[in-house]
Amino acid sequence: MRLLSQLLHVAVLVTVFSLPCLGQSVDKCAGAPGIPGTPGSHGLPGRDGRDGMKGNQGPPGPMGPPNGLPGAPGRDGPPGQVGPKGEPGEKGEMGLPGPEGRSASLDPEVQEALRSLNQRIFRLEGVLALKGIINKVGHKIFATNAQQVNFETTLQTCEKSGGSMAKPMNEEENGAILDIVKQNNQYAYLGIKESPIPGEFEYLDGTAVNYTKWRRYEPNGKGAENCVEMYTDGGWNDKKCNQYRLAVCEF
Ligand code: MAN
Ligand code: CA
Repeated sequence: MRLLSQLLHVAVLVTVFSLPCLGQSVDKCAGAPGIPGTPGSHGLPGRDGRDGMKGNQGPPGPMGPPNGLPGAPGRDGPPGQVGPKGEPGEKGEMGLPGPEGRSASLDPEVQEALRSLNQRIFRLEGVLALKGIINKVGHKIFATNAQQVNFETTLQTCEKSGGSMAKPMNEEENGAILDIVKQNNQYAYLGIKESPIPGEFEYLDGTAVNYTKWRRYEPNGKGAENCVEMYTDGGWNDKKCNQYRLAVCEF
């Protein structure tokens, strides 16, 4: 076998080295080319290349096992709408008393306000008196609405107005009511009634009557005439309470 191999080797070599010169001139076929050398050993590894571009974000990972720990709480949501107004709370305790103020009688501002109010009221009363709307006597003011009504209605009308039925307590007051009676030419009930003792009279609050102006032979009703009227001469008469009389009040 070895011999056969050597022979084949030689034959190949003869063929290879003899072929280029076939049909060529002798000067161009000076020598046979040499046998290629063995390949060199590998060089050292090259330097690292530059970093590549950042890749896209990867897909989300698979869901964890069902028994995994809960995640951290999320952030607070936006505030909700304002709720309805609550019930009022209980009343608080009374506060401490404030610092002591100046007595109103020493306060010049209060004094000036009072003086101004007094003056304005005085002027208004003057206008009302001038027009015959009121009749002023001392601290009392008498007035009528010019209506003729029974005793009960007169009482209610006066009290609803913040006053009471006219009750003369002296000659001057009697004269002031008389002025109104004469102006209207109508008798008027007075704020006087018969007491539980027939023939005796008292004010509507039950207090005793000291000033009287009974006409001659009056009072004569004795339990049958429980109210009192003023005639157009200023004299008094005890009278039934269901008559229509001029409503005169005092304030
Ligand atoms: C009528 C009534 C009485 C009154 C007499 C006076 O009878 O008004 O109240 O006393 O007149 O004559
Ligand atoms: Ca009478």
